Amino acid sequence: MSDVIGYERVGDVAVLTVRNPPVNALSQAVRQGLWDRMDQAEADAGARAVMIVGEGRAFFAGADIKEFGKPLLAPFLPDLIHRIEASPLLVVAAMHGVSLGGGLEVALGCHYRVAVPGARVGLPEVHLGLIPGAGGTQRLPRLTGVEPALEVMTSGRHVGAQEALRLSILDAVEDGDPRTVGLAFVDGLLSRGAARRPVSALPLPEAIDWDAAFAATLAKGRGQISPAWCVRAVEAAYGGSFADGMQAERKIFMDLMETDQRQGMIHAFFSERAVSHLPELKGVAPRDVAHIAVIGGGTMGAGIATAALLSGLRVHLLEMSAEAGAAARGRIEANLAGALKRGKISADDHAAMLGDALEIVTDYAALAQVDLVIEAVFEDMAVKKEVFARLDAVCKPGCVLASNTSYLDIDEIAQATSRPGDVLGLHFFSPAHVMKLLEVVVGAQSADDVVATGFALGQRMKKISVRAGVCDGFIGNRILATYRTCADHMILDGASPFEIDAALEAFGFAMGPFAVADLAGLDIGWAVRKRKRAEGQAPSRDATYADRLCEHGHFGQKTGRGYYDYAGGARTRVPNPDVMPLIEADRARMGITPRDFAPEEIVRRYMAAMVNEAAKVVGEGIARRPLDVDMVLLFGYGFPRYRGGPLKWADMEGLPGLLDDIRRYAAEDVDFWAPAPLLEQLVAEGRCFDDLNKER
Ligand code: 3H9
Repeated sequence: MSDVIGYERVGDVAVLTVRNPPVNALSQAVRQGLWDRMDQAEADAGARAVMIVGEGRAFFAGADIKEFGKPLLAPFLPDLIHRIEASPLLVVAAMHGVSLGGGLEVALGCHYRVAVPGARVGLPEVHLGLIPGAGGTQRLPRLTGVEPALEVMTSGRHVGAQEALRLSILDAVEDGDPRTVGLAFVDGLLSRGAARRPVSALPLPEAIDWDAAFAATLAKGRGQISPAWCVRAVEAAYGGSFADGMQAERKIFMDLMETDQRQGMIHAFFSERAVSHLPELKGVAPRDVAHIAVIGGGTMGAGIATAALLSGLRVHLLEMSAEAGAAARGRIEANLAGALKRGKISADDHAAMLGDALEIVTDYAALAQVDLVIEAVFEDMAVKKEVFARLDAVCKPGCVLASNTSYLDIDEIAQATSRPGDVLGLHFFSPAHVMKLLEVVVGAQSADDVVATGFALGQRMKKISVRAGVCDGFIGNRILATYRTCADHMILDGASPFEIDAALEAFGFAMGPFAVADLAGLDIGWAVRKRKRAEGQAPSRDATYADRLCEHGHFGQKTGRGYYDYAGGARTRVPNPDVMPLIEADRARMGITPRDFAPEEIVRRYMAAMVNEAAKVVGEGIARRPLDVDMVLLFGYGFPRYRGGPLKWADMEGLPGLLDDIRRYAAEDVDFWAPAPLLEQLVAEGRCFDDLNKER
C-alpha cells in the first residue's frame, strides 16, 4: 500500500495520516489510499475508531484542482466520503491548517470533528466557478442551518476555528498538536460510549424562500453564476432522500465543470501563483530589505508608504517641506485608520506604525542607510532624473532604486545614476495600500537580484507582482490606452459613454471605462492630452468633449460631476446631461453621422482592441507570457475574474473569429486595427495563447 496515507494503531484507534505535500490535496492517490486504509481499519480487530489527521500545513486543501478538466479518476470523492460516513467504526477528523472544499467535505463525512485553534475551514469552490461537489451542500446546512451554510458557500470565505465551533461545524477546539488533540478527543468519545453520528442522518433545518435567495445571489454575483447554484443545490436536499440531494448536487457540479467560468477561474487560480515564478530568477537571492524610503507623499507615495508599514517595514518618507511632510503624514494616518477600523491591524500595530516605524524627512542625507527607495514624484522625466541623481549621491552601495512611474522610460531614469543595475520600476496602482497589482518593470541593465528584490517586496506586501518590460505604459496602461481609444472611437461613431459602461459592466467589469475615468479624475487624462498635443502627438480623431467637461471644472467624482452626476453620492450616479451635447458637437465638427451600437458590438470591439494590443505586448516581450497580461488586467483594471483575463477569454472565444473581426474593423481604420503579428501567427498555427503559458 502507498505511503500517501500512513496507518498506525494507537490503542484502539486507527490513525490515518495524510502525507501529500504541500497542502494535502485530495488527488486520486490520496482518495485510493484513504479508501484502502478504511478497509484496513475495519479489518483490524483491535480498532474501535478511526482518526484522520493531516501531516504538514493542512488537513486537506480540497480536491486536486490539477485533475479538473481531465477524465475523472475513481474512487470519486463523494463515494469515498459516503464510504467513510457509512463505516461501522467511529470516525473522527482531527483538523489543523486549512480544511477547504473537498477537505471540509471529508471532515463532514466523519462522525465528529475536532480542531486546533489556528484551523480554518471553508467551501471555496465558488472561487473556482464550481459548487461543493462532495456533499458539502447537503451536509453543511444540517449542521449550521441553511442561511449560515449558504453564506459560507457563496462567499467561499475561510471560517476560523472558534466561529466554526459556534456554527456547529466543529464539535470541539483544543490547543495542542493536532494528532495529540485528536487522540484525546477520540478517547473521550470512546470512554463515554458516544455513538456514530452521520451528518447525513441529521434532520434538515427549516427551508427558506429558494427563488428569492437564488435571485439575490445571482444579482450579487455580477455575472458569476456558481454562487447562485449553491442555493439550488441546497434546495435539492429538500426534494427527496439524501441520495437524491447528492445526485442533484453532483449534476450541478458536473454542469459547472463544463463552463467557461470554471475554466476562467481555475486559470486565474494557477496564474496568480505562476506569475511570480520566473525562470531567470530561480536561485537568485533578493537583497535584504527592512528599511525603505518613499520619495513624495502625495496620494501614491502615501499609499506606498502605508503598504510598506502594513508589511512591517520601516519607512522614511521624503517631502519637499515640513508642511508637505505633515500633509503626507495625514494621508498615511487616514489610510492606517481605515486598516485599524477594518480590523486588519491592532491598535498596538497602528501606534507602532505611526510611531517609530515612520519618519518624515526633508533632507536626502537622511536616506543614506535605507535598503530600497521608491520614487513617487510628479510624472516628469527631468524631475525624476534629478531625484535619481540625488539618490545616487546619498544612498549606500547596494540600495535598490525604484521608480513608481506609470509610463516613463526606466532606462533613461537609470542613466541619471552611476548604478543603472540597481534601478528598476515598481509600478503600484492607486490606492497602493489596497490595489493588489504591482508591475515590476525590468530595465535593460536591472540586475537579477534587484528584480528578485522587487518580487520579494511585492510578496511581502501581498501583491500580485508581474514582470514588465520597458515601453510607454508598460503592460497595463499600454493596453488600457488602446481599449480606451477604441471606446472613444465608438463614442464618436454613435455610442454614448453610458451605453459603453452598461455593456461592459454587464460583461462583468467592476466599472465601465467612463465611470473609471470619473473615479480616477478627468484632469489626469486632460493633462496627458494637452501634453501629447503640445508634442505633436494628437490622436487622429481628436475629440474635445472631455476637455470641455474639464474646462467647466467637472473632473469626475471629486468635483461631483464628470460623465456622471454624483449629487446623490458615488453609488448613485446618473448620466450628466451636459455630456451628450458636447459629444454631438464633436461629431458635427468631424462630419460623422452617428449609428447605433448594440451592447454585443460594444463588448466585441472593446475586447478585440484589448486582446490585439495584449498580443502585441506579449509578442514584443513586454509581458513574458499571456498569463502575465491576464493577471495585470484582473488585479489592476477590474477585469472579471470569472473570465480568466483577456487572453484566456480570447482563447475561449476562438482566436480565428476574433482575428477575422479585427481584420474587418481594420477596413475602417487600418492603423488602429493592425492585427498583432502574434495573433496572426497563433491562428495560422492553430494554437492558442494558453499554449504559450506552458512553453515560457
Ligand atoms: C473541491 O474541493 C471540489 C470538491 O467540492 C468536490 C470534488 C468532487 N489542488 O496557494 P499556495 C497548490 S475544489 C492542487 O501557494 P498558501 C498551489 O497551486 C478545491 N494544488 O499556498 C501551490 O502550488 P505551487 C477547493 C493545490 O499557503 C501550492 O499548492 N479548495 C491546491 O498561500 C501551495 O499553494 C480550494 O479551492 C489544490 N486544491 O495557500 C483551495 N491547493 O507551489 C485552494 C493549493 O506549484 N487553495 N495547491 O504554485 C488555496 O486556497 C491555497 O492554496 C491554500 C494554501 C490556502 C490551500
